[in-house]
Amino acid sequence: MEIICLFCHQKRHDQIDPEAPVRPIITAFANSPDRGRGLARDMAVRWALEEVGQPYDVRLVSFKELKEPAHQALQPFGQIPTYEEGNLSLFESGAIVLHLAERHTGLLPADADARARAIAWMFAALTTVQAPIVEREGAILLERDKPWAEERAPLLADRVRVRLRDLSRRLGHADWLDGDFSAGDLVMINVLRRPAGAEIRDEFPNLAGYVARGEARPAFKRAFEAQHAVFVAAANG
Ligand code: GTB
Repeated sequence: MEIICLFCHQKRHDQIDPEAPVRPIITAFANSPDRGRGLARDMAVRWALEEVGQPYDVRLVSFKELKEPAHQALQPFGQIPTYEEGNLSLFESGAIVLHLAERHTGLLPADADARARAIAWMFAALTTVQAPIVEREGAILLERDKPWAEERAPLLADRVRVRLRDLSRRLGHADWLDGDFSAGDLVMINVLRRPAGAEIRDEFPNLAGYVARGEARPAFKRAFEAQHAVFVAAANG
């Protein structure tokens, strides 16, 4: 079967075997502003794909292409990452990780209650914990020159600190949030890697250790290397 790429209208050179499993395609920045530090949202998706052993392809998109109709048909807000698998097209990194965790083994426990709790941790990461970190990130990156920036800075840092203190207390001496490593840990660790939370996170040694344990996983390392290679190739090319 011959496949024509939706974006470039060129023939794809691979011969597709209709019996072969579909290889998903994700999108990522062609030139990530994070300079290959694995901070853009494709990182969680790549990490999840590596954890479950699912090979994937990546379509790199420029900032201009993000806002073009072809991409916005996949991602209404003109962002990365997206995920295409056969007829399924998804956006939102959390939803993509959940999809992968549900369709493969390794990221969600088999027990229904434990599975529900792991999903609750994904939501906790993306809402309760991430929100004050993103707020602080915005202030640091975009509001630095405002007359009120200096006065507001400690308040924003304290909001992050409150969340991380509670998370640290709950994690205690455990390796992971609820039993074995799960999609909840994957998403939480990804959130805790964001620079606006990282310096406060390191006030809590068990959280620093938690993130280090996640980053030491072979699947994390493969995902990190893959996105870093994109930065290196763009820088050299
Ligand atoms: N909720 C969505 C999800 O989780 O998928 C958020 C997706 C998102 O924010 N995507 C960003 C994007 O496409 C890239 S990751 N932005 C383009 C736009 O909105 O026009 C955010 C990001 C960017 C840069 C860094 N960095 O340089 O450190 C970190 C994170």
